[in-house]
Amino acid sequence: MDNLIFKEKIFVTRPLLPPLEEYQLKLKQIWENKWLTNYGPFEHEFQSNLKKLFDAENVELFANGHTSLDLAIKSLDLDGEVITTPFTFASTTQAIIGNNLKPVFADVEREYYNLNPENIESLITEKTSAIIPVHVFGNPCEVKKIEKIAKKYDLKVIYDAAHAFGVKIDNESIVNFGDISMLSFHATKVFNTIEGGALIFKDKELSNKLKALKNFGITPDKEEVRYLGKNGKMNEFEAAMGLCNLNKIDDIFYQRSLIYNRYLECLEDLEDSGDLKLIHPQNNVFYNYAYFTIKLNSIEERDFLYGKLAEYNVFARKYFYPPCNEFPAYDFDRNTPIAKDISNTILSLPLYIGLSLDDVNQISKIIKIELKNFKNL
Ligand code: T4K
Repeated sequence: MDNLIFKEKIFVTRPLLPPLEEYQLKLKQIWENKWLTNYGPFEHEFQSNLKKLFDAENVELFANGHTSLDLAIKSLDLDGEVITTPFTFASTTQAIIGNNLKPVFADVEREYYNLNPENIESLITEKTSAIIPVHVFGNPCEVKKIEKIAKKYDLKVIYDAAHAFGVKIDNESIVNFGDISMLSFHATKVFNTIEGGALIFKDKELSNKLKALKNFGITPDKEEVRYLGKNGKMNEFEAAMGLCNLNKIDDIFYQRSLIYNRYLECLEDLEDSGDLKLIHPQNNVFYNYAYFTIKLNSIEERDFLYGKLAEYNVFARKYFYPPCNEFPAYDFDRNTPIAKDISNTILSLPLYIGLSLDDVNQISKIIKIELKNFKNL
């Protein structure tokens, strides 16, 4: 065991940072023009680069992903109930509750752990105003099926695409599906602006409303406070980080794919023997390799492995445990057995640029040894 212990802590992720000199050049410009926040030149440039990248007409930038999602919900004036997934980060559910809406949890599917469209229709009532699915770990939901249901019942769709930066489905950017998609640019994500988020949306009319909502409800002409807004603006330091990191985006996906595929190679035999389940990206999808997760066979096995990995200095994470409908803070219907099972048995392994393929070999070796040890307990 001793020779497999990492000398330094291996975290589930590390932020992507541009060369310091590159960022310093941007800082120099900020110092010169003295524009720090509130729609500065870097924000504009970053916004227009993202429009090109996504081939999208409407992109608005925000202080973080959660505020983006919160204001996306607000901008559509939703009421009543929203159908959503319990297998997600706390943010998704909290953005719904924070807007005085009731989250109605539909169970997920077993392949990619996304909201299962088959479970949506039976939950639709007169009070339902929207569906808020999540592209969990960056793997796309069944967007066509969800769209069909939304059309049939005249519901809005907001995708929580926090994990899905750069993902495409049949060559179409994933953020162009639904009425609105939200991206998170948090430090822990594939692509970061330190903190930050974006909304990509179809209806051009929402542009001015979203601009107002992120600036205390003040309309862009500064003549009127029309909405109950927030301070949710992206600042120039964040936009500058976004511009630097965007330069390298293709290489980022490539480097991450090498790590992801090495994990797949190393752990495939454990999948063949039924000891764990891996996620294989879909054929028609350009994947961003956001998270590498394994699903074990029981909560005891998952917690054993989680604890053991830490003894080797490997800090995996239980993304996402428990499911959002089991948070003690709320009293929601917990009848989503698949989400519960996945949540109880899931583990996210380290994946970031800088993690070497030898590190992946070593982590995989540890997993094999410790799963054998678990069986022999
Ligand atoms: N919807 C979904 C589905 C989401 O997953 C998220 C966020 C949101 C909405 C909301 O978007 P944001 O408002 O956050 O933009 C992290 C992130 O804070 C969060 O952004 C993310 N999802 C969630 C899945 O993960 P924690 O509490 O696990 O992060 P933390 O601080 O434990 O960091 C994880 C590891 O990363 C650390 O052990 C070490 C490393 N790390 C982290 C930071 C911040 C670094 O090396 N350097 C750093 O600066 O939530």
